[in-house]
Amino acid sequence: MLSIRKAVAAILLAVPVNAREITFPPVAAIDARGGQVPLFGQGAPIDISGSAYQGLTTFANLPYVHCLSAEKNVDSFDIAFLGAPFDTGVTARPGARFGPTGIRWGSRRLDKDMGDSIYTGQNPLADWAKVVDCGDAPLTFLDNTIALKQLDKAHEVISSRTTNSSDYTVPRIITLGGDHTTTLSALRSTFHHWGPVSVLHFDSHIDTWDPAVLGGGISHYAGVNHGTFLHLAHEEGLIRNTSSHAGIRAPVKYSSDVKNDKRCGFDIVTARDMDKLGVTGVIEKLKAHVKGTRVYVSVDIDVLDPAFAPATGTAEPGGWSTRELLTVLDGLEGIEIVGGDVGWFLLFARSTCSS
Ligand SMILES: [Mn+2]
Repeated sequence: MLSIRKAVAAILLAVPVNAREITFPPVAAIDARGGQVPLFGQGAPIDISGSAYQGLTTFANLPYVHCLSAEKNVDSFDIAFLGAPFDTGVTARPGARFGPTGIRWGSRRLDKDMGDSIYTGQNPLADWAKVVDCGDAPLTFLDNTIALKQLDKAHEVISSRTTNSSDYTVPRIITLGGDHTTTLSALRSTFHHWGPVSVLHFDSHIDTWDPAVLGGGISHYAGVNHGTFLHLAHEEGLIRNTSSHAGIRAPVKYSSDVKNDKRCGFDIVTARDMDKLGVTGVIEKLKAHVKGTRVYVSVDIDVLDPAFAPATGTAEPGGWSTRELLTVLDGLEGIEIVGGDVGWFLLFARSTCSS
């Protein structure tokens, strides 16, 4: 017995002795083109100037421009990302005010130096347009009326800046929401520069609800919300009757809601139309509907199935996959898109369907 114990002890003692003999090779250099933090060979000077992971977080590491500055001139740009941290127009789960921050965090691996699409070969961040991030609009969470006037003003200021390209004089804005109420400000600004536009609205909900039918006796203030903004856009004359929803599946009061939806100028491509038409058929239908008009593209992330995007305000089962949505968006190539938004991300939510 004693000799066995001695033998085991000798083996255990031998392990750290052997471990100390392990040697590691020198740190290898990682030469990523401005992507990863560069680590050079031992003894070489450390260069921290080229990393994309430095400074403040912008969308896709794009340059920040203080677009809302009182200065008359700021750096010119053609497409601006603008955060709209607003979620006080919601009827279900709040939290979308943190959406712009979440989108920027999620986009940190994107970089225009390595942004070519494997499908199209195009790099949208390094094409004809100079693309920048303008940060967030300052939106009070204490008063919706004031907040939306602030957002109206932010769109007005940014869309009136000087473009970088000589081919276009009006910068275009891609808003990072925020709940969907924020699209109303974008459509007002778009109308000011481009006239009435067709809206391609990717969503599980139609969002053309007449405030008069939402519970009855609803105040004018409460009537401006994330489910009525397209009704209001129609009433204000901002949009054409050649608009279309895509991915719709949430319940409605069919006779009244769908009738009002048509009156607001919308066609409906349902979520299940994807099964019948396929992505090519859906693309063709959407493009045919808006043909010859200027288009605003609005994406509520709840167009995706909760399996892909559970952290949203009013998730609905039976939606499109992320791949299907991206293929449809790529397929819109060729139409004249003058503005857009994506929103309804709840940064801190983890559960699935709420309705
Ligand atoms: Mn929705």
